[in-house]
Amino acid sequence: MKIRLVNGPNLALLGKREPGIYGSETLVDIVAAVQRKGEPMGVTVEAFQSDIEGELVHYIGQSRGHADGILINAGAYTHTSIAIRDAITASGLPCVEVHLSNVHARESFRHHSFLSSVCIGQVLGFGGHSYQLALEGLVWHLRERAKK
Ligand code: CA2
Repeated sequence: MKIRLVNGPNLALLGKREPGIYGSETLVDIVAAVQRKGEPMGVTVEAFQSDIEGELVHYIGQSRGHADGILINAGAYTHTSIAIRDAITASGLPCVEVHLSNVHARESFRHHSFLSSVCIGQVLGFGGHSYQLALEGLVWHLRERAKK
């Protein structure tokens, strides 16, 4: 099973700034932990990060045939990007939305996600561990779907 892990703008700064909100783990640490979790489950995790909306759209849009599912933390584009939403739909792949922070306990402009209604689920508020929980959920979904 192959999963694509997509991270959006500023997430490469994790662990380097604002540890009070986002924790001290770096994105490299988080990706490595997700890859380690995937190994015994027979899951390969390919990671991609970009600050550029069009690059994220392109990567997601050409995921069909290259992956079975997508994990995405689109960062601030979560709250603004119809283009990323459309790319998820176009991929035809099950997608889980991930956030480090509980966006609903933050500013009201973070409460709306353009992505959530085209995702199979959301995991948020558990710091870097959100990604591990999201991987579990996505793999569970793919295995259940394969039984049908
Ligand atoms: O909680 C999350 O995972 C977010 O997707 C993080 C985004 C934010 O805009 C979303 O509302 C919620 C911000 C990512 C920026 O990460 C930084 C890391 C270190 C220093 C500054 C920003």
